[in-house]
Amino acid sequence: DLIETAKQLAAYQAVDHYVNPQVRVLGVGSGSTIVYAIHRLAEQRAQLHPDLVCIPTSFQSRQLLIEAGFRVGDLDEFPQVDVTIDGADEVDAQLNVIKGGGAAQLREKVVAAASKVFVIVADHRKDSTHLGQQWTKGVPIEVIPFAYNTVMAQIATLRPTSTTAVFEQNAPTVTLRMALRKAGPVITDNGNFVLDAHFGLIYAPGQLFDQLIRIPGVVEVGLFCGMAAKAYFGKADGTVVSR
Ligand code: DER
Repeated sequence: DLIETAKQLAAYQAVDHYVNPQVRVLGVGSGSTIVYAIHRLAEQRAQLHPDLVCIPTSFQSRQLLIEAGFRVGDLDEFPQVDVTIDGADEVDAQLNVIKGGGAAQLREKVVAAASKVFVIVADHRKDSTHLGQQWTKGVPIEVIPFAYNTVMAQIATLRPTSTTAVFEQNAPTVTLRMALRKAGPVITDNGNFVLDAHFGLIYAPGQLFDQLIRIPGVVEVGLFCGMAAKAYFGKADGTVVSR
């Protein structure tokens, strides 16, 4: 499968470039691409820091790390992370990122923000010029259940300001993310709901983030602006591009 191979190539190259014996505390993201990074870590176990501690960003990554035999830690004990590797739903030309496709963005952003270096691994479908170009499932927004409906209504009233068009779509559309294998909405690892908000192309993700994060009841927004140091994209032809 070309997409899975592309994910694996990107993940392997990021681990090989960024994880070395000097890395003691490693943040590990969530999703499907990061699974390959954990495979690579297991392959390279002998070359890693002897006391390597991995900080998971979800129940998923915690389980994967424990199953692979890695020591997992938490930010209470390790508030400073050396490197974090994580997936992405989309990356723009300035390395702004949409995350939260797997509903893990709150802990992912906390761990990324605690890291000296934050690295993205993805397949070529995530490699865009603008956010909203290839990723059509919207910007994930974690909200407390108490507030979800009023937050949806307030997002729908946002408008691209005439001076600097922040986003393309005239009126944003917002949906509550419903679970597939559970009745009712998706519940995050933090006990919250997730909204998916559609803005069309996003020209100024930082400004959009500022408009969204201030809505009372919003816990975190899946826009990681100016955080990533590097992104690795696996291509269909078996090569990896990084920027
Ligand atoms: O939910 C998330 O933030 C994931 O990291 C997502 O952005 C990437 O998931 P994928 O590697 O399965 O595409």
